[in-house]
Amino acid sequence: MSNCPTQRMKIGDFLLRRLEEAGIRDLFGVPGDYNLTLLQQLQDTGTLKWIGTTGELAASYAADGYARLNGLGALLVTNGVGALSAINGVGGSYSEHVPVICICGSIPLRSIDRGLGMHHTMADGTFDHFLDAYAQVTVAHTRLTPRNAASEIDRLILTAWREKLPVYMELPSDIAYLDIEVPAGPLVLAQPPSDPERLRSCIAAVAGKLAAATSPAILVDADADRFGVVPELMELASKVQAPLAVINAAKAVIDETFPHYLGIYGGKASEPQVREAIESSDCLLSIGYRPIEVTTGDFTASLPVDTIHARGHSVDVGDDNYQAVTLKEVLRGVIDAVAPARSRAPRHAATAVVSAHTDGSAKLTQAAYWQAIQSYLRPADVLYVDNGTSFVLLGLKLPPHCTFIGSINWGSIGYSVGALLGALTAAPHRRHLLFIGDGSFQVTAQELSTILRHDHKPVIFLINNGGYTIERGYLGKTEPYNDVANWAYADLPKVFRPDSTARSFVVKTCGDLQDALSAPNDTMIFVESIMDPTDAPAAVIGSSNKGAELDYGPRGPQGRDSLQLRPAKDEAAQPSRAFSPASSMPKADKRVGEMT
Ligand SMILES: Cc1ncc(C[n+]2csc(CCOP(=O)(O)OP(=O)(O)O)c2C)c(N)n1
Ligand SMILES: [Mg+2]
Repeated sequence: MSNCPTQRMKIGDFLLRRLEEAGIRDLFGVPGDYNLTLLQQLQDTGTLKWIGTTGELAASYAADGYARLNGLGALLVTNGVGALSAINGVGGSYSEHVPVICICGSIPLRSIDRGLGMHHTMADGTFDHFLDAYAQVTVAHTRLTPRNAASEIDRLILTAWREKLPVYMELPSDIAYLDIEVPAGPLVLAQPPSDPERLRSCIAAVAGKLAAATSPAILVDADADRFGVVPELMELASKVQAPLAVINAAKAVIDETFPHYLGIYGGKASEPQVREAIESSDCLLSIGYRPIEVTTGDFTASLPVDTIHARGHSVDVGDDNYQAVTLKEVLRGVIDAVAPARSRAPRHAATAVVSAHTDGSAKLTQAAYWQAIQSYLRPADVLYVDNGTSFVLLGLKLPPHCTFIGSINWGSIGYSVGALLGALTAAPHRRHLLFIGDGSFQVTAQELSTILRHDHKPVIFLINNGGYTIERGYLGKTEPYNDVANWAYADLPKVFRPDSTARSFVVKTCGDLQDALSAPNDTMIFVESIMDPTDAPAAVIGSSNKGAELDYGPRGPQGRDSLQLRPAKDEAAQPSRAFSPASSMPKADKRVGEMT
């Protein structure tokens, strides 16, 4: 900073300026006495727009959803009570690799200097509990002081952006209005350039392996999206004619209508042609692969031993590990270095699900529901899925340019409602469709109020099945611990906004669902679908049953009579494809042609 031009600025104003320069236009959170100084500065400077949420947990989910579409997101909480309410969501951002800046208006430095006990603390004369807690769920954390603020604000914002991980900073309430010297120039978000020799060698190694391969393939995890390399991956796949698969945590990261897109890979939960292409590839390039049980068909995924593992800032090729390289530069170099492949054997492509004839007066089932949803999807929709039977959405075939927002690794119920608020704020002109169960919805339902307050127009598909159906497949098929209170869900838009124009539907039959799906998207649409607590797609139940084996072991109670929801006999015989609706839907009366 020494040779750069500087200027004097208040610490809070500088922080807001840096957030704005980093592309953040909205700040989520809840006011509290310790953060009101920064909030007043936000108000006076007009830098960011304040989106007050009903609680900090939802604010952390909103900042995450916002960051997924915007590249960075931020929330503001108050000391202790606010920070700990948000920590689940920030932990989720870490698990899902989402760059979120959590700012905590914290107790004044004067209290720390003088050892004054304050509210929202443990009242034990110490002040680092929450900083220490956040050290576990962030890539960088700091308490700002007048000495470190200029450099620490930049370090944390840049680190979040470069690593695609959350950070936490405490802004003591008595320093926001203090003048310090800060850089006059804007913050530049850029990855550090690669080491030239490492980059050259890495590109040569990857390109060499691809050139020698007869069946190259690419396997994509969510980091491909976070590090912004999807265009490069599609260009590379086209140039070397390589099929591209994603794991379910990266649903829709690759446009599902892209000719080289193969489908979702998850070991034996994959379609056979996807499994074959990935597991028998003689040059598999994986991008940010982070396998866990629910993304690998319970650890049945098996990548070739010499898979090239590329991550945001390093690459493994054979015995070599390349450091100081950035993913984008590596992929660009590889694209330039490889010769275009002429042609390879045509790939098998996924078969689209087609609608079976349904009787309008028939009681709505999960099978009929997901078939109808499949035909409701439109290009460029933003789709959200929460935990539960709504996971079936992972098996639907998405039109071009759709975005999928889920939390497959972290899996905290209620995430999607907060994420919906955040992503609606980042991209208000796209159509947003939320798929959620009653149990998940009850965690963050009140955030519907913020969504309505800002005139957003999402479509909310809520399955009311009386409780935690996906859990019934683990344990407690009919136990009361898996039941939830029955709410008048479809009435909630009116409760949360009395002048709401939202269109609400309570759907009991296939015909009711068709009525709801024909409603125009000029206002919020809330579709509450009543379904049986034991109606669940075979793939979801199968996955829960297997999860119980893993979680509870051979001495667990899951084998006891009727303690576990099981797939119907005829469905159990079918191969279990992870969350594929095909395995639980009625037989289609015709198959549509192969789609590439
Ligand atoms: C914060 C949190 N608490 C508990 C869980 C455990 N859990 C996972 S799914 C689920 C139930 C989801 O039920 P619902 O949303 O109604 O979906 P359904 O399967 O009934 O469609 C629960 C409680 C969790 N994932 N996250
Ligand atoms: Mg439910």
